[in-house]
Amino acid sequence: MKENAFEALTVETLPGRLGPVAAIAERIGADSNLWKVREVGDGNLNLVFIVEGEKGTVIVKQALPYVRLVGDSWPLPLKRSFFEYHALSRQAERAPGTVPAIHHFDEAQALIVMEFLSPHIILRRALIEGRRLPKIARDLGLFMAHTLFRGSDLSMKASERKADLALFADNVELCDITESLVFTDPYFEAPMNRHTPGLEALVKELRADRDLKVEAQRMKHQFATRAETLVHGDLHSGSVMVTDTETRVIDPEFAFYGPMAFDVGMLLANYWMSFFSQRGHETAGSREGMRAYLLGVIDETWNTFRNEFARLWHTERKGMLYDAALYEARNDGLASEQALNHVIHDIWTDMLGFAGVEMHRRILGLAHNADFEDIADEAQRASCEAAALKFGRHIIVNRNKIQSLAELDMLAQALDQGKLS
Ligand code: SR1
Ligand code: MG
Repeated sequence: MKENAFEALTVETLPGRLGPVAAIAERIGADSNLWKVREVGDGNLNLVFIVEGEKGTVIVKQALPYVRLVGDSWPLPLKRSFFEYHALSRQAERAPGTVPAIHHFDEAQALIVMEFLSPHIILRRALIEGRRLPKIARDLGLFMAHTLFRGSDLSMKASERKADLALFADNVELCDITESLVFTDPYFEAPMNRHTPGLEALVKELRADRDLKVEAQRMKHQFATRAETLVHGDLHSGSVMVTDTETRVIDPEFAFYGPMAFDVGMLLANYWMSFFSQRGHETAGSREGMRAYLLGVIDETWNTFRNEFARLWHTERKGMLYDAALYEARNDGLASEQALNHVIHDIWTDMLGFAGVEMHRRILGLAHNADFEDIADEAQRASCEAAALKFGRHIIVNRNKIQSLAELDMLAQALDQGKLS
């Protein structure tokens, strides 16, 4: 057998195999016989272990050569771990303190040893429980502005960005998952799709909706061809860990050079889905306050992103795009403002398109969200999902005509209250 050939870890084999890794021993203690190991991966793709020693705890994340959610009938390359490692490294530089620290990376074993975040929990879980996190909007708005601006030709040296673009261009299979599962499968009867009983008529209507099918494919066209910046690529509420005072972004294995608006759209879509799911979690009391909180989070996230992006435009625009030599240096600051308005406007409209598609795929496709899945009452779940599907359709098809989050707040509230059909 090839030396260091990939072998999936187990709770039993992990101490013996990772005991010799100095970076781990230094952090948690060298006697691997004393390590306590738990496998806690509940995502769709990978193994995740918590390894606790005498001195501390680390996370070991290992890719499997297939999609965990489906099984070995769907092979998936181990190299996604390489892209995750490189994306985490860049995010740590561009948005310091927002991602877990990396202690060790083993490319052949497709494993990353990283900081154990405690007492953080997954943001999606917190929102399902009705917890109002005071910092997520600002932290994630800043995270997106910093990573998306600083990974683009607005900021980077063209030669460095092109080299990075080439490196991430090989993340083909993970992009293919998004291209199929997010942008195409929800809009026809793809074999792995599923939806809640009770939604049949609406699903049929959406799959026959010509405007929707064209606009969804226009969004896919953008996703596949608009290599603007290094995106996280899977920035949903399951990729964020939180406490009341801290927000960390995890799991960037889907990273590639794509459209700026993709991460923003995916994140806001997950807040909108949380909003529409709240009625299904009202068994222990009204979630009216939680709904208002979520709309506030969406508003603050977008405004933080927009304002920070504008600040970076004015202070860090050193790349080859919208060269200051043409604008500020010629005392034409208004030209710079005009160009900024165009860039932000494009991100806004594209964000709405990506958000709508993400909402559809989580209800019609293979990979569903616990926000809805945890609603035991099927009729209630279908009603929440129907409102979200209609909202998603509206923002995809009308994205060029929607001007403000205030109008979307009213639309979301009306749909949630069953006042619009
Ligand atoms: C087969 S993978 C399904 C989904 O899980 C990941 O988190 C991504 O969102 C992907 O689309
Ligand atoms: Mg993930």
